[in-house]
Amino acid sequence: MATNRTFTMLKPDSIEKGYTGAILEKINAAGFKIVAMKMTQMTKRDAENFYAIHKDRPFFGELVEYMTRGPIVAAVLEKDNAVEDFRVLIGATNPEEAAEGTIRKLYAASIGENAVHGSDSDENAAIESAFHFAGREIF
Ligand code: IDP
Ligand code: MG
Repeated sequence: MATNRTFTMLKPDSIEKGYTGAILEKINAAGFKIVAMKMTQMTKRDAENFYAIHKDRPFFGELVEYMTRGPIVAAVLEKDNAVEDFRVLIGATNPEEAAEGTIRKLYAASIGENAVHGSDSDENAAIESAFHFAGREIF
């Protein structure tokens, strides 16, 4: 069943470089409503669990190190066709391949440090939102 919500994180590089406001502005301008949002820092265990699907990839250690090195902003976003439209807004995983005007093209440094996360399916959007906002009355 398609839903109208997705989950995002502004990753540590976005916060470090002061891009938080600019990225949230782009998200709002694209028609997404912020349903829940918090700044938090993931523990090693959090990052290992969140990215468990990638645990056998060669970059897993680097990914966990990156995602835990400083605060992130986690948010639940609402819009028609949210998951798909947000993936379009953020652009390809590798910023060198991301379309002009996308968040990763504008703000990401590399395939590893790529500024933002966006859920890849409705099912994962629900899982990832629950991971960061369990117990909140947003579902
Ligand atoms: P996605 O974030 O566009 O969905 P995934 O393939 O799910 O991309 O990878 C999750 C995250 O792992 C990426 O956003 C990026 O931070 C990191 N990553 C992916 N591929 C590489 C790589 O080849 N080298 C280093 N880090 C990577
Ligand atoms: Mg992914």
